[in-house]
Amino acid sequence: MDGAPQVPEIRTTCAYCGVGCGVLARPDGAGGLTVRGDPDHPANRGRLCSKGFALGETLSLDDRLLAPRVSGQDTSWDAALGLVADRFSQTIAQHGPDSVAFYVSGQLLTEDYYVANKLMKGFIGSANIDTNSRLCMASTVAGQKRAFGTDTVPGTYEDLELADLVVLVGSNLAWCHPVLYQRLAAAKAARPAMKVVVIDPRRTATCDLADMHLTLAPGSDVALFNRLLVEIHKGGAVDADYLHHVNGFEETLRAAMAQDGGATGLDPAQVAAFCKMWVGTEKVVTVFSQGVNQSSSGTDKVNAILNCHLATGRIGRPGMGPFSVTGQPNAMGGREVGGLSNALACHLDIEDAGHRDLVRSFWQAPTMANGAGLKAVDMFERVRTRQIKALWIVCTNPAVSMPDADVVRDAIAACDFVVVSDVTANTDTARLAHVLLPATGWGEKDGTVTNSDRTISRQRAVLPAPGAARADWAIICDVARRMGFGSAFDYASPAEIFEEYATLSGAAAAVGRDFDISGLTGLGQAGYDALPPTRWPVAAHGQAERFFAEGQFFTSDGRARMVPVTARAPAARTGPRYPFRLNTGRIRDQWHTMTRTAKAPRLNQHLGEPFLEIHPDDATAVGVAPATLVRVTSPTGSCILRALVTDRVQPGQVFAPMHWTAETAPTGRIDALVPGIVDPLSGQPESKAAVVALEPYDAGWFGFAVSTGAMSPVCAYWARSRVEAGWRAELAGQEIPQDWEAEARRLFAMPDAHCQSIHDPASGTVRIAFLDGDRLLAALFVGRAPVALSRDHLASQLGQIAVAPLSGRPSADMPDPGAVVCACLNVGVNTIGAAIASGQATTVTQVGECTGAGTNCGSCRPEIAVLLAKAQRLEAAE
Ligand SMILES: Nc1nc2c(c(=O)[nH]1)N[C@H]1C(S)=C(S)[C@@H](COP(=O)(O)OP(=O)(O)OC[C@H]3O[C@@H](n4cnc5c(=O)[nH]c(N)nc54)[C@H](O)[C@@H]3O)O[C@H]1N2
Ligand SMILES: Nc1nc2c(c(=O)[nH]1)N[C@H]1C(S)=C(S)[C@@H](COP(=O)(O)OP(=O)(O)OC[C@H]3O[C@@H](n4cnc5c(=O)[nH]c(N)nc54)[C@H](O)[C@@H]3O)O[C@H]1N2
Ligand code: SF4
Ligand SMILES: [Mo]
Repeated sequence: MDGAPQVPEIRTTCAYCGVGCGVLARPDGAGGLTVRGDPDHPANRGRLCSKGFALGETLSLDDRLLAPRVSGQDTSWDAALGLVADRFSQTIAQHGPDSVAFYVSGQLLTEDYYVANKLMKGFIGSANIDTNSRLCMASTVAGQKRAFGTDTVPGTYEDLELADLVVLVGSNLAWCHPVLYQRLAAAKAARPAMKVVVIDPRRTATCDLADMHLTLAPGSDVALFNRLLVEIHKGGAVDADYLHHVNGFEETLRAAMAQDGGATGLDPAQVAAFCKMWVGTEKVVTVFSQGVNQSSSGTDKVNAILNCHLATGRIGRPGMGPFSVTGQPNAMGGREVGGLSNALACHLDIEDAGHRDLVRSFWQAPTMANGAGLKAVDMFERVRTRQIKALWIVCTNPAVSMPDADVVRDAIAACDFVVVSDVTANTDTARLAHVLLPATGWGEKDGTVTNSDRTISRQRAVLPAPGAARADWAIICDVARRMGFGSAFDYASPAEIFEEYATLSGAAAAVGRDFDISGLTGLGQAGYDALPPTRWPVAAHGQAERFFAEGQFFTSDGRARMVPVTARAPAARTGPRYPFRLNTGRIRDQWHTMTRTAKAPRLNQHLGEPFLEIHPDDATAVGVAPATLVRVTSPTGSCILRALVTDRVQPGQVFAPMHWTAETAPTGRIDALVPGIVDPLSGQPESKAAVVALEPYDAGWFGFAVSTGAMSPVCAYWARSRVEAGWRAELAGQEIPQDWEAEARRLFAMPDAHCQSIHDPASGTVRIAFLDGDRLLAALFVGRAPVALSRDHLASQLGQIAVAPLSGRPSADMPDPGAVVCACLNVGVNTIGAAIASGQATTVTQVGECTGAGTNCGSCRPEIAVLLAKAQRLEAAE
């Protein structure tokens, strides 16, 4: 404490998931921020998860894009924007409006999204603007529109706490919506009668909270919920009064009854127990996420769930309802603003001529798109076939995250003109751009986002824009002006854009749409700046909490639609050539393609390299030993991943995370394996059910390296991540280099550093350390088998006076904390194990009291519970 007056904390909203936690951020005076959870935000009431907690550590400018670049050369905004506008205008003039496209993101703010849509749909005259939400929420959008007439999430977060039964379908809430999971866990702890069911082919950290876990066959959710509908009928839980608000009950029930009972692969007794619980519990919330959406039957899965809530009238009342949790911070806002190629702003319908006219006249649009545009997979296919000749990618990394990612990457590389707006130039997509535009990122930009429960929150600038970076909305409006649409894009601030948007929502509400924030017009700059978290609808007169308790759907007759659905297996079929089903998803401490989370060393400690979860029986059958490497091949591509042998996955199924890229682990780009197969209604890719073949990757050597400087590996397998004082990398290759010291000098770019080494030709082990005096600069450990050493210990020695750097272990007087479990307080598995073994800690809370683990954000509490359970099982077996 130096007594200097502290700058005030600024209220903002987390950059990551759709929980939408409020954050209090304060500049630390050194370019960074300190953050804490906002105790007054209704989403989190002060909580944050490991990613939110580390936000302040992701803001360094070392890898930021700080100036516009054309063909790799820094240039002025004037030159870059002039070029973008000219090339888009010329392409449109020569080849028509559908020869250009924008691909945007649920991480844009609502105001950015609004102007991008206005430009494409109202002024360029094409609807070729789609968003990464196509890979994320499109099936929910399509399913809710079919059932409700609009894309409405009826409930609120409180409903999860008020429910007597919460069913989590295809959602790893513990890792992907950690603060909502914490709220649920706290509610269950306070009211143990509350039941939680997890429906997921894989055992996840979320299952820790579950009273029941249904490991259904991949893709079989429709079959399960159809079964439930039949039991709802048989059990007398159909709400005849509510059915006055619903069409289609009879046909839907008939379709459900017609189906084969065995499709889920589950024990019938367990299915019966689940149905009994659901049927017998009035206050039930069914939460669903990517296990539902990312499927070739995703829309049907959504409707199968909605059908059960509509039949029972368990919707829109406290503690009841279907609840789609959104992924990105503004996934919901993007849907509201019409970010998808088949939508219009304010939940208006682009296929409805009346709605198009309304928006045309409101925007005074010269060339309004006259129907839906291309969905993401089709859009990149048109890029590949060169029908799209100019592409602008904003705030997303499709060369990594799109299915068939190698083909998408090559299509972008071959496109005539590619513009990428990003915060960094070091992404697989940005490397392919002709023009790179530096955007301001979280902490620097201003606008609004909407979270999963319809709460609109402000993101506020806390730091100045670095270098020449500018806000996305400003960049887009500048291009629009240069294309000749000046007066329609003449906004001075996000507040002015919001004002226009809120006004349009009033007009949309007047033609019967749900999305109404007309009560937020007339805020002015001061009111916008002060806007507290606000749940829509906010009509000019009054606000409603929930939708549909009294019916009143947004269909032509005001009634909901139950939709007859029939189960379909995933589109790609396993067979002799590709016998395994590949499931993909997320890990706790990384965000998507890792451009931000990987900057925080502590977030890299939890799981530091790409891996494949494989069942022990399959690992034995395929000949893959734990911690070795496995080659995964699909009809579209190939990866090399670390084998994580575990019975968390079922035999015949494997799971891999989606996060690694050519920047971090080039053989870990998992979307290279995923085919571009989509749901026919939503166009959402089936990211969770590829088919693959497995074989051991026959490495001649395995290595582990740490360095104070960046490393440039050239071997067949590598994965790198940041640590506190530099970098660490896992390495492997087939050819064994002749001269390991020369190899190490090249890897570390340390031609002259002092070297210590041990070589044991008999065992094939090599240990090399580079030192500056006694300080460790870099070290490389190599062996014929995966290198066993204390990785975190070695990384912690970087830049320090190293004691026996070639031992690879802490000395006897220095305990090894082991792999990190608690990323917030940096507590390792060995520290937790010691507390448990000492008998001092027999509960998760006591582990926290002894070691600190799990006491900050709580995201690791499920893992601590697993360690405790394991220790207790060992004890019981003794
Ligand atoms: N840590 C972290 N959190 C995140 C993100 C992140 O990158 N990192 N991303 C955010 C985003 S954008 C999103 S969309 C959300 C996603 O949040 P989630 O949907 O919870 O996450 P996923 O891991 O993609 O998938 C959820 C689960 O679906 C299961 N699943 C696979 N196939 C099936 C099936 O056929 N049926 C059922 N019932 N389940 C199946 C998988 O085994 C997996 O456990 O997370 C958000 N939060
Ligand atoms: N196999 C498989 N693939 C998947 C999924 C899966 O479960 N499995 N999930 C899918 C889902 S649900 C999603 S949401 C996608 C996510 O995939 P992406 O959207 O491709 O992933 P991100 O890494 O979030 O990309 C965001 C990019 O925007 C940049 N950025 C950050 N802030 C800003 C900003 O303010 N302005 C601008 N202009 N740029 C910024 C970041 O540096 C980064 O390059 O992946 C999808 N792909
Ligand atoms: S749960 Fe975590 S990642 Fe999601 S909004 Fe809250 S702090 Fe951010
Ligand atoms: Mo997502």
